Order: sequence, then C-alpha cells, then structure tokens
Amino acid sequence: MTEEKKAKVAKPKKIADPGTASIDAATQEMIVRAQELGVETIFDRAVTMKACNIGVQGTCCKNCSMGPCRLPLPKSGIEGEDTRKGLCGATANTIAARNFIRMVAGGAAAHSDHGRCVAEVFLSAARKESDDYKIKDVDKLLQIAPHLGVETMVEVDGKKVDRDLDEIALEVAETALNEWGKPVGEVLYMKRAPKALYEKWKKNGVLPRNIDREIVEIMHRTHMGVDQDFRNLIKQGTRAALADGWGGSMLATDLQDVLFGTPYPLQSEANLGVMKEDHVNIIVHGHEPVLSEIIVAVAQSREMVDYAKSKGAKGIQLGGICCTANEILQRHGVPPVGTFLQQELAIITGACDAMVVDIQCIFQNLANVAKCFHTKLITTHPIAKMEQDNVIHIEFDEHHALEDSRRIVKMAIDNFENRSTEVMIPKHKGVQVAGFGVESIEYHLGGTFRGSYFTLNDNIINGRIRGVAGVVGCNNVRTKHNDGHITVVKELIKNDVIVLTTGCNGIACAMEGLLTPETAQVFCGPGLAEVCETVGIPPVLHLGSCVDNSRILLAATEVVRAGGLGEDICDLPAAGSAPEWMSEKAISIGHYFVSSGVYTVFGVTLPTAGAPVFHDYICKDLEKIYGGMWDIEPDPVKHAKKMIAHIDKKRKELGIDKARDRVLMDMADRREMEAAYQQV
Ligand code: BF8
Repeated sequence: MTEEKKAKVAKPKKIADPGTASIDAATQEMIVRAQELGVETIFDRAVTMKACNIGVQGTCCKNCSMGPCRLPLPKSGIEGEDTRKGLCGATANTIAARNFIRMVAGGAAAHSDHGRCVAEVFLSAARKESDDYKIKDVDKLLQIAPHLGVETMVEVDGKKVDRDLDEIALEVAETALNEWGKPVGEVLYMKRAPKALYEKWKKNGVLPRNIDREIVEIMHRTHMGVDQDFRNLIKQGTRAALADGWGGSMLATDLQDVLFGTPYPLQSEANLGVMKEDHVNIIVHGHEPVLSEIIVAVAQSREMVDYAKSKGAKGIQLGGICCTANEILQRHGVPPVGTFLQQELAIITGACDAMVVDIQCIFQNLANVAKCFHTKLITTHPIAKMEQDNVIHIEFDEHHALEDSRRIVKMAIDNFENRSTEVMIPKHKGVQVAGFGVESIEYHLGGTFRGSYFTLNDNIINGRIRGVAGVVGCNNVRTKHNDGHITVVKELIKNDVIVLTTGCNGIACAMEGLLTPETAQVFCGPGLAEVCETVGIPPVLHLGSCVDNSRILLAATEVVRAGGLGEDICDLPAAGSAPEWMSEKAISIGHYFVSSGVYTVFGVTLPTAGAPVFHDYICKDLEKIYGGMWDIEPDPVKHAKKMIAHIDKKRKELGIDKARDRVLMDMADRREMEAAYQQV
C-alpha cells in the first residue's frame, strides 16, 4: 500500500460536532460522552452518510424492478415542457405523487394499527376477559358513544333510562373495531367535523369508506401501471389521511382516554436530567400505552419499590421517550427523558437499567448501543422485533399484561447491580405543565360559570390572542436538534399566537421550559401574556402524543362551533407546523390537517421538490378545494412568519384585523403611560 493510500485508510472517522448537532445542553454533553466512549450515535452517522439527493426530491421510482428510475430536477430547472420520464413513461409528477401518498399510507397505517390494537384491548376489557384493564373514564365513554351511533339511554315502560354501562362499552368496542374494515358506509367520526367541512369532503368524494381500505387502495393505485394522474393520486392520499386523523388516530385517542383516563393538566419535568443515578431507571419508548400503563402501575407498587431497595437502589425512576412518553406523561406525570433523537443517549448515561420498546420511532442501533452497556433492551410487540442477539423479546398480551409488566420491572431491578460503566447523567431538565386536551381547554379558557370555547373565541376576536398554531412532530438529524421546534414556537408566542403541541415538539418545548404559565411573561406578546396570566395556563399547551393530533382537530371544531370565527376550520386564524419532521406519520398528519382546511408548513425538506407541478398543486391548488394547503420553509423564523401572515390573512377575511390593531394600540399606549409615569 502506498503512503498516500495508508494515510487515507488511517483517516479518522468523521464525528458530529455537538454544538452543530443540537441546541440542548444535555444532548450536547451526551454526544461528547458517547464519542469519548467510542459509541457511535445517529449524530455521527448523519455526518458520515449524506441523504440521497434524488430521494429527497421525491422523484426516484422503485415500484418495479425495471428501475429504480431517477428523475432529479436539473440544476438549471425546467424550461418549457418537462420531458423527464421513467422507463414506463411515468412523469416526475406521477412518481412524486405516488411516493408521497405511499408515505401517507405508511403513516396512516402506523397510527391506525396502533388504534386497532387499543380497540382490541378495549374489546377485551369490555368483555371482561382481563382484570388488568377496566373502563376508567365513564364520562368519556358516554361522550363518544353517540358519535359511533351507540345509544346511551333505553326505553323502559315508555320512559328513557340510562343504559347499562357494560352494554354500552361492548357496543362501542365492537362498533369501533368495525371502523377498520366495514364493507359499506363511511368512517363514522367524519361527522364530528364542522358541517361545512363534512359537506366539502362529501362533494369532493373523499369521505373515507373504512380505515384499512383507503390504505390498501393507495398500495394498489401506486403499483406499477395503475393511477397515473397526480391529482387523482393525491385525492386517494386525502381519503387515507382523513381516515387516519378523523378515524384511526381519533379512535386511538378516545379509547385510550376511556381505558386509561382523559388527561388533565399536571406538573412534571423533561430531559435526560430526570434520570437518577441511585435509582433503578426504566425507560419506556415507542407509542402504544397499553403495556406502559401497566408498567407505570407496577413500578410504583410498594412491592417493586421495596424490591428495588433490597437491591441497593433508592427507588424506581420511570421515564419515557417519544410518544409513549407523552402518553404516560399526560396521564401520570411520568417525565419524558427526551425526544426521538435522544434515545441512544439515554442508554449512554450508563444508568438505564432497562429500555422497553414497543412500536414506531425506535432505532435499531439501540441494540448496538445497549451492547456497550449493561442495559436490557426489551422488545414487547409481535410486529416489532430486532435481529440483534442481545435483545430480549417479552411479548405483550392484554390477557397477561400485569404478569408481563412484573417480569419486565423485576428484570430491570435485577440489572441495577450490573452497571458496568461510570454513570454520567446530565444535570439539565425542564419543568412542565402538560396534559391538556379538548376538555381542559374548555375548562381553563371557558366562561365564568361554565366551561365553553366562547371566552377563547372572544380573546381571538378582540385580538389578545392573534391566532392558534398546532406545532407538532419529530426531530430530524438533518437539522439541528430542537432548534426548529423552539425557534418556531418562541416566534409564534412572541406574536401572541397560542400554540397547541404534541409529539416530540411537546417534549422539546418541555425541555426548554416553555410549558409553564410563568413562560408567558418572558416570551409572549402582551395580549397572549395577559390571557395566560389571567387563566393560569402556559402559552404552549401540550395535548399529548401524535395520535392526539386528533385533539387539535376537535379543539378547532369546538372553536368553529362556539361561533364568531366563521363556519369552517379553514376560516379560523390558525396554522399548522412540523419544523423538524422525519416520519411518514408526519406526512399523513400534515395531509389530514391540509385536507381539514389548515395551512401547514413543514421544515427541513418536502419530498416534492423534484416535481414542481405536483408541488404547486399541493401547495397552492389544494387551498381552492379544502381551504388548507402545504408549504415548506426550513428557516424557522421565516417558517413562523409565514404562519403568522396566514393567521393575519384569516383575521382580515373575518373582519377582526381592526380589533387587533386596537389592542396593540392599547398596549403601546399603556407602555407610553408607564414610561411617562416612571419619568414623573
Ligand atoms: O409519533 S413526533 S419522532 S415519537 S413520529 Fe416519532 Fe415523530 Fe416523535 Fe411520536 Ni410522532
């Protein structure tokens, strides 16, 4: 080997720069720690492997084996007719649209299959097949039953009386499960939308028939040689996305609330600093709360705490990652250890005695990282196993959930004494108030004597609250961890836009301390600060996990219903955002928001750039059909400004832009008066 070649071989591997990788101090510290220990993380892999330029543009077709056919946009752009085509003649628009709706199918399938699993556990509870699950929230059961066509009253001797709860639960369970595969009709929850929106969907022929069918049809239509019209393809994407947002996800949220309790605001913390060196640390990661709910109960039991103490620990510290974290946070106050990008780092602390994973957003590299430490990595779902031999599979079954959970918690406790590496837990953590939802927004922002959305609407109309934003979604290692999330949210609240958050955005905001009522005085514009101070809420309301984006749809519906802000969701001064999205689920969420009338901005990239006609269709033309449309803006400040501009456009259309001017003038006057007072 020549000296030159030797030098090349010896070249050190590129590693991530912590300051470029994340804005979060705990994450930066742990990236350095991983590098010291020689443990590779996603941050390092991202600097060594570049994303595929053609895939990023959405114009690589691999739907048959004659390809992949790659149709990148020429650097000089397209002048005149776009003659690019694959071997079969598929245009860039067809390829990008097919790829896009396959992402919708993947995302909708993930959310909806999660919902189906919850519905099955719910059915098992309704049939009383298991002692481990019981109906916890009867009010919520009675609230959702009519939307599924289930009677809550029966006639006895000519009088209406309450129907037996067990009967209601059973019929709700059976009707809900039927939503996935019923042969005729439409998804029942579509009628929960504002009437104008429902009629719009009906007129455009996009009401989903059942949840599974719309996903299957995407796979059929995008098979080689089927649907070759990007408008027709995206129409099917709309059906499937709506079946997710108003179907699978909404059912998942509702049935989880009935089984495990509807969340109400509670206090907690967030970030790696919640782990404790002298405790057994168990981290639950993934999405379905059916097992983690029982793990929470078991880990808090006297028996297990005493057992942990008998092994030399001071107690058991539970933590979560990703949306399982959000589920057990909103119902039990269990703190999230981190967002999607921090999963490897939690193990690298050396203090994670067990990481229990179920489905979605789980890195396969966790197994490689766990190998370097004492951590037991436990998979629990039959559809999500790992090939590495250090991974333990304990398959969850609702019929023996308690037994499974006890085994897992005991395994973690037994592992406490096996810690092999020096523990390093970063000190950083944020305090948060989480657990908001349609019901608690109604309560907190409600009228003096009873809960309602009128007061929220009043504050929007008078301009104290400029508008409402849903800011949600993932981390993406192609962009600085949490930078987009935090910059977008801070810019919005600074401009009096109240933020509803879910998913990893919620965890990111919690880590930064944006989920406390006190935040309002520091970061908000004067109008929003006044509202938050008066009612004692944070300016960023955490509504839960990604399936709980359905709570945002229903909150928007309640705002429409309360009146004064138009007839449809698209009339509201509202916008959506996913600043650091990465998953197919985010595309499905984005598309059901757009199809429900919401202007939705994504950060990072959108896999449509290589097909400008299709891109313009979803970013401009869809507004004429549904009132909502897509947009892409990687710069987080510009991203927020675009949302605010849309909110202002809607305020103008509603004729309430003047009200806001008056409020601003009042505040300026007040400041002037205060300055004058101080001079005196
Ligand atoms: O479902 S926000 S990284 S955890 S996909 Fe995954 Fe994205 Fe996080 Fe929740 Ni949602």
